[in-house]
Amino acid sequence: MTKTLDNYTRSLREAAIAHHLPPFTDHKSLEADGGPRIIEKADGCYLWDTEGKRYLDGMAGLWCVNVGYGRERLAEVAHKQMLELPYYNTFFKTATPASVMLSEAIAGLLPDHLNQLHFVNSGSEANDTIVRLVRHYFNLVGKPDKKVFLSRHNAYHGSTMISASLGGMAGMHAQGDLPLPGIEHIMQPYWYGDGGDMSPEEFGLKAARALEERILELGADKVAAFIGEPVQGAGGVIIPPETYWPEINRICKEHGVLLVADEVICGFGRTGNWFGLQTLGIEADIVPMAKGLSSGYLPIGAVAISDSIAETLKTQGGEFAHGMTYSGHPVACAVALENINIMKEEGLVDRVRDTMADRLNEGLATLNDLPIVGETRSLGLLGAIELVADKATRTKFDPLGKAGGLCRDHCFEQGLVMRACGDTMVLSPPFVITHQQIDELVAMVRAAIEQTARDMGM
Ligand code: PXG
Repeated sequence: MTKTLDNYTRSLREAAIAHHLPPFTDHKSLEADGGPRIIEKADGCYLWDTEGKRYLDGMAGLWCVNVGYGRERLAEVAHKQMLELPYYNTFFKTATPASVMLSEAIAGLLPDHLNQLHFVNSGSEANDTIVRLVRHYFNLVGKPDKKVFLSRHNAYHGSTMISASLGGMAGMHAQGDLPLPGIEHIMQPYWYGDGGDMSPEEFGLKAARALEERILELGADKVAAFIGEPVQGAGGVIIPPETYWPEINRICKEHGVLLVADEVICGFGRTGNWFGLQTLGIEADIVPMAKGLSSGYLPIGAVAISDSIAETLKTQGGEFAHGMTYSGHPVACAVALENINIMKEEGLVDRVRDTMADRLNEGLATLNDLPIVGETRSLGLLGAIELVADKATRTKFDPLGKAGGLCRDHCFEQGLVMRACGDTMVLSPPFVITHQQIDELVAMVRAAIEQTARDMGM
């Protein structure tokens, strides 16, 4: 392929249509659009496509490039590790310095009772691993009937058969005949959408007690675990009322149900603490993580388990017959470790909590004068803007998703990447975003929303 700009882009798009089946894409409409937008390079908070257009990345890739793009230290660590030991496995009583050091570093960031890490390659694999591990655990402790996982409608826990089953996305369940047996869903703590006349605090308790009701229906002797994202990400940045997680803690403890806090998005600083469970006060037994662990520079995930589960596995478990060729890949581990070092040295988690969180929150709040904006909300550097047909009654558009899709396209035209979850526009920028870039972002979102409102006849 010769690289004169237009030919280059055109030939890449044609090749993509011919050979590349990308995820979460309507392949027919991709073809009708003439192929994908091709992102070629990035630096800091900006991306460039092959036509030279620059975008402010309001999503940090897919909620993951927390330290921003273009970090030479991460490239250098990967280069050095590749020359020294590009691959070795962590099966059969083996480890590498990088995998051991990373496990120690992550344990140091987690609450005191979470000290054991099992490495995987993605968030989906982390959640698949957890279902196997928890079922194995309850067999070991002589409770073989305690196998059901409870999750929430509109949760996102990944895309494999088990992790998509744990997720509560109806569209995903429809493909692949999901959920698989043994996984059930309860209501989500979505006050803006479902709270009606209740106060957020009352609604938070109601949503949490739906867990207790389902446990009682099924019998606590059947329910193994409850999984939830501290703040739902792909579901539309749903920040639960303050009453929600403390009540979930109580219910899980009282009924002997393990609590899994899915930190794939919230982990590694996104909510202003190393983990979302610290921000929201979640007493988790098991913690899946990925994304921000390596800031997306290489694929890696992990599962942290409590000392008490680890003790059972170690003393009674025999061999845990589970793992992937690349579990604990040395290059991914070395990069993740350096990523954590960068976050510590630059105080990026404190930066999210102490300076950027308020700035994003205040910036988004300025959009509330627009009639199409029903609510803005944020926690740390996770933000959402609800686009609605009627602000006073919180009535959504019908069909849902059209306004969001239009708004996302207008954001791209403005030079901003945002995600639309239905008609909820969401944001998850890199932690290195500056005050000035937040102001630019808000100005671009405003222009995109105003155009969307005109498109929707408002
Ligand atoms: N748990 C949570 C909370 C996630 O957000 C996963 C698990 C699965 O991780 P992997 O690494 O297997 O993708 C995720 C992933 C989106 C989007 O468009 C969100 C995710 C992935 C891809 C797209 O919002 N979240």
